[in-house]
This record gives sequence, C-alpha cells and structure tokens, in this order.
Amino acid sequence: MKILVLGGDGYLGWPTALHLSAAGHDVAVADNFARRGYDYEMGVDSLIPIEPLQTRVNTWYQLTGKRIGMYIGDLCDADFTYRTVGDFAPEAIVHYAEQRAAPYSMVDRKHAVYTQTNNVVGNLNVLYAIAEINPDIHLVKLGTMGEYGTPNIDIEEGWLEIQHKGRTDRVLFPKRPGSFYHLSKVHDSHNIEFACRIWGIRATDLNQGVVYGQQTPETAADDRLATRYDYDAVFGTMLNRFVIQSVIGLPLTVYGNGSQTRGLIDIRDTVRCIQLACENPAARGEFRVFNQMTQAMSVQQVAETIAAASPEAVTIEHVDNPRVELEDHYYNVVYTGLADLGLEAHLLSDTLIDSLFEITKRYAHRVRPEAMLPTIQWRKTSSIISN
Ligand code: NAD
Ligand code: USQ
Repeated sequence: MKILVLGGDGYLGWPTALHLSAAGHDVAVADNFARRGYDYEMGVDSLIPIEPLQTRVNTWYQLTGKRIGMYIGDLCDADFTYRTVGDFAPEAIVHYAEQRAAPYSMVDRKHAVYTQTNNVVGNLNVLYAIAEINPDIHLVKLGTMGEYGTPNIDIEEGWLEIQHKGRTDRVLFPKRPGSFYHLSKVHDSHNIEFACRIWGIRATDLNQGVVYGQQTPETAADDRLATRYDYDAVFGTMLNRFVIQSVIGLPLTVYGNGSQTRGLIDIRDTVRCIQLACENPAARGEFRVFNQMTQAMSVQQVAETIAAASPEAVTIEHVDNPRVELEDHYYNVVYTGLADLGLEAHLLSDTLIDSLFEITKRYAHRVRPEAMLPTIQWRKTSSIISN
C-alpha cells in the first residue's frame, strides 16, 4: 500500500514509517519539525541523539534499498497539505502530526491556543484534502485514551449504546479530558466522525494510551535510525521518565498519591497497531474507534515496577500534583478491537526495562536534571515552561 505518515519525524511517526516500509509498503513522511523547535524553546534535547530526517531516510535506503519520500511543511498550510496528498496519492494516511504534550498545552494562553489551532486546523485540512482529492483514502488518526478521562463507568471503544427514557441510541462515548491538548483530540474526533457522516470518507481513530520504550527492530538496526526519547517534565512521559530518573539517581516523581491509572502500550505494539489498522481499513462512511492500549497500571505501580527492576537503590517521591486529575478512581477499559485484528501484545517486562536501562546509561550524561522537575501548574493560567 502507499501510506503517508504525517508527523513522520516524531517519536512514534519515525519508527512507524520504518516498520511500514520494512513490511513492504511504499511510505512517505511529512513533518514541519515543530517538535525539534519545542526543544529549543525549553532548552532540552532528546536523551538519545537523533539525526536530521534526511540522514535518517538516507541511512534506511543504504541499509535496505527502500526509499521513504519526504514532504517538509505545515499541515495548517492547506496548500502544503493538498499538494502532499495529491502528489503522493496515498491509500492510507497515518496522522500523528500534532502538538502532543498535555503540560505544553497548559503553559499559558499562547500555548493552549497554539496547541488547539495546530491540531484542530491541521486535522481539518487533512479531512478536506481527503474529501476533495480522493475520498477513498483511509485516515488512521492518533487520538488518545485521555479523551475519555476517568469516568465512573466502563470505557467502551469509542461508541456507547444508551437507553434514555425508554429509547435507545448509539452515541460517541462521552468525553471528559484533562488538558487543552487532550481536548484538541476530542475536537478532532468529532470533526472526523462528522466528515465520515457527510462525505462518506473512512477513518480509524486510535485512542492510544501512554507509550513507553524507545526501540523497535527497525530503529535498533543503526544508531542513525534512533527515535527520540524525552525525559523533561513537559514531553517526557511517566514510564520513560521513571527509567531515566532511576538511572541518574533521582527520585521517581509520582504526582499526587499515584493511584491515578492509565492505559499503557509498548512502542513496538504501537507500530504494529498502525500496520493492522492500515491493512484492515474502515468501510466507506465508517468512523471506527479502537482503544490502543495493552494494559492498565496506576502511576504508583509503574514507579514500583521500575524501582524493583533497577539494579540501583531507587526512591519514590510523591510530588504535589501539578495537574488537576482524579486519584482513586474507577478504570475499566474495553480494548479488544486491535487484538481481534491480530495484535499480540508485549506486556511490560523486565527484559524491556533492562534494555531501557542500558540505552539510558549510555546517554545519561546528556540529562539536564533541573528540566525533570514539573513547572507547569494546571490551576494557574500561566506558568514557566522549564527550569
Ligand atoms: P511527537 O511530537 O514526537 O511527533 C509529532 C510530530 O508531528 C513531530 O515530529 C512534529 O514536528 C510534527 N508536527 C506537529 N505539528 C505539525 C504540523 N502542523 N505540521 C506538520 N508536522 C507537525 O509526538 P509522538 O509522541 O510521536 O506522538 C504522535 C501522535 O501520537 C500524537 O498525535 C500524539 O497525540 C499521539 N499519542 C502519543 C502518545 C505518546 O505516549 N507519545 C500516546 C498517545 C497518543
Ligand atoms: N505523571 C507522574 N509523574 C511524572 C509524569 C507523569 O505522576 O513524572 C503522571 C501524570 O500526572 C498522569 C500520568 O502520569 O497522571 C500520565 O502522564 P504522562 O505525562 O506520562 O502522559 P500524558 O500527559 O497523559 O500524555 C501522554 C502523551 C500524550 C498521550 C497520552 C496518552 O504525552 O501525547 O495522548 O500520554 S493518555 O494518557 O492515555 O491520554
């Protein structure tokens, strides 16, 4: 298949492009390098050095003889989006290209407006490009488990059958997200569902949990193919941060009492889920939703798992929660759709954690420890972005 990966220079987009290319698909990536720019803004860098996109693509070609096309530009520029979709003529578009950090979206008004404009407008341009250029293109869009929040009922896969005053209906599952970033994904989901209804396009919305890990078989083939690995308090996600904190001898920063529970997924399963979604497209007019996670753990459980696996003595510190989120809540999620398509999950294991310790040790000298402390407070309308 011809597959266009939007956000193909990012943490997940790059390994996905390699995985799809290795599986025999004809792949191109699009990116505006916004993610590399946020690092300059915060004065941090991926723990593991990453090569420019051009070097990555050339290295892949040298190693495999497979070419990955490149489109450099901003999805909010509709001309760029239309040109890219028209020129590459994909059968599927994997859309990762959004500002994805909840804390970044909560810095202040400017960052909230940027996040929602970038994400919602970029996604709308993609929807229009599909509808006008080729409505048969399958959109595989990355949403997030955080769209649902933590309701006191089971979380279904996107849709909910309801009974109300003697009548029944099937409605989009009610959403109660916890940041302006997560809200941008809710807005996207609604826009996509509407586009499926009015134009008959096909879409899969993947509500993904927190991703952990840094390597896939393809990125591990050469240092120049490495994907990014973030440790800072803005873009670093919990499990990856806990591994890095344990290696450099800092306490693991559990926010609040740590009982808040999240869906998790190994990066190797992320790329496989995308492949499965692309190779098994939604029907024309269908808004299909999968919950893309493979296990649920509380933050405290994740911290204890990392601490137990660490060869060094590790302490867990309960930091005042900078976010507004429920603790001690109900959490039971349905996530059978991708397993039904053939996903065989990698659950969090000592082997994975050991390999993360190894990679982290190699680059531990690159950490700026003060950037690990959270500065962005949900309860305030303005915070500093980094120490
Ligand atoms: P990332 O920031 O590393 O990658 C996103 C890429 O998109 C970056 O390379 C960025 O430069 C690019 N981009 C952003 N806005 C763009 C625009 N307007 N035009 C062109 N390119 C643009 O993020 P990631 O961790 O790889 O996440 C990818 C997607 O998966 C995001 O949509 C995110 O919301 C979703 N997701 C991520 C996780 C996770 O744990 N990392 C979990 C669930 C969902
Ligand atoms: N947390 C800590 N300590 C830390 C960092 C985080 O306790 O040092 C807690 C947070 O308070 C939160 C949980 O860990 O309760 C998850 O936070 P996170 O920063 O690991 O992840 P999150 O902000 O939810 O966002 C990440 C990705 C985002 C994706 C989301 C999936 O950055 O792109 O959408 O995971 S989900 O959480 O399912 O919505």
